[in-house]
Amino acid sequence: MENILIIGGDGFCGWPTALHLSQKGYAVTIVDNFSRRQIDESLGANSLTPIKSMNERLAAWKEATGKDIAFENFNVAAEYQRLEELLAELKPSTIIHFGEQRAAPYSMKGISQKRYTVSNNIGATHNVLAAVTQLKLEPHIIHLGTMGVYGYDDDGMEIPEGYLKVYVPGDDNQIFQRDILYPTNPGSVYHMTKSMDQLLFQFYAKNDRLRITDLHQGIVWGTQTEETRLDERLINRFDYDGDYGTVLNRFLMQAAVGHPLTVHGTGGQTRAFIHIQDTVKCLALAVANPPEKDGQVKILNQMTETHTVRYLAEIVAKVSGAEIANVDNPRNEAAENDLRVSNKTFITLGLNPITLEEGLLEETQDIAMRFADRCRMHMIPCVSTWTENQRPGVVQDPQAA
Ligand code: NAD
Ligand code: USQ
Repeated sequence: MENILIIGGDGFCGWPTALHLSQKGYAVTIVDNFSRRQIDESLGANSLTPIKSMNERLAAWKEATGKDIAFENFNVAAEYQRLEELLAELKPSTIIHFGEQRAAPYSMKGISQKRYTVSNNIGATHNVLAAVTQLKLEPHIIHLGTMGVYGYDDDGMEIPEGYLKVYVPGDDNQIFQRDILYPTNPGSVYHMTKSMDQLLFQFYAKNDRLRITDLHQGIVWGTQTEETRLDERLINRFDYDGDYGTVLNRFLMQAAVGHPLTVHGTGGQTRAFIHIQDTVKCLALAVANPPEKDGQVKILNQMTETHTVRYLAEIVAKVSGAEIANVDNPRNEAAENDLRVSNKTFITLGLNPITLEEGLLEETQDIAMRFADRCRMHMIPCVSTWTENQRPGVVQDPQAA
């Protein structure tokens, strides 16, 4: 049986991916340091769904399917030696790396959160690459990147999968064609770490011929997958707080608890989306289709549709009767943008995308309603601001406008 190591396998994307790959017959080992559960505690936040401890989760999986998933608790960014020992023992054919601090608002909260996000995310990614190289292993490394590395500046073209074709004049006026990494334009310290990850991958693919797939994923919505539905104790997490909750799940949950839908500004921000069930399918497709050892990182856009925030609020309001509130945008981002994205690789590999219209909105809404009494209403507002000037009570400097 092929060994797969899943770093960050206790999280929202990592947990259902671990179950899906275990169900498919891979021997799965999860590494997680529960930093996410600890951040929740420090913020006073919680998953809307009552997620179980790792021990209970793994026992429930064994009961439901007869399959074992192994687990190791350590910090991949800080405990290099343990990572090296585990890799030497497992010799995984694939490593899937979800283990990063993933909230943009949390990464902008203050100096300690900025420093933690950079050291944790870059440290974890580099430790994986360095350990694999040091041990002379040849796993396929799959990393969860983000659509946000491309930025939202309306480049007037469909965003390609990672590389941009450029045509440059050479010395003798001949035109040369090059594929360069699409210029990064991150919108938060968190998104900046994903841009920096890209350079680490580029270097190790070129220098050490590592086989790396970087998945530029859009905003994930939904909660449950085929496998997490098998037993109540396998339920996936559902973030709704102002730092970790993502926009569509937040709107569905806000509707369930009678909170107005918190549209930032005009809601003209267009973003890319994917349902959690498609996330796990994409991961299985990525595992089955590793790149060649050709010195180039394989970059895929893992998203299935684009929508404006305004449109999402409108459809949630339509199905639930919720009110829409246009609140001040705490972020420093374009108020309106267009977004067209190529996702041709996953479509070619056979992904048949789940879209908003296909009823899963209702399923997520049902979950939100079922656990509405667990909602801590004071955790809903987004209070992390991108700049000092946006903090409530700060008098705006008229010169800065
Ligand atoms: P999550 O916070 O739910 O899960 C991340 C997991 O990694 C947590 O369980 C955490 O404890 C663990 N972790 C973090 N740092 C670690 C370390 N140093 N050592 C060991 N474990 C560590 O986040 P998620 O939503 O599952 O996201 C997973 C990945 O997918 C992230 O890299 C994120 O950037 C990316 N992504 C997520 C989304 C989304 O909408 N959720 C969209 C695009 C990309
Ligand atoms: N927004 C609102 N109201 C809210 C919350 C958010 O209008 O109550 C707006 C934001 O201002 C932003 C958009 O919705 O314009 C998306 O915000 P989000 O929190 O849903 O998503 P984001 O911060 O971009 O981050 C999430 C995940 C991150 C992942 C990223 C994919 O937390 O891990 O990398 O989505 S992407 O956006 O494609 O880069």
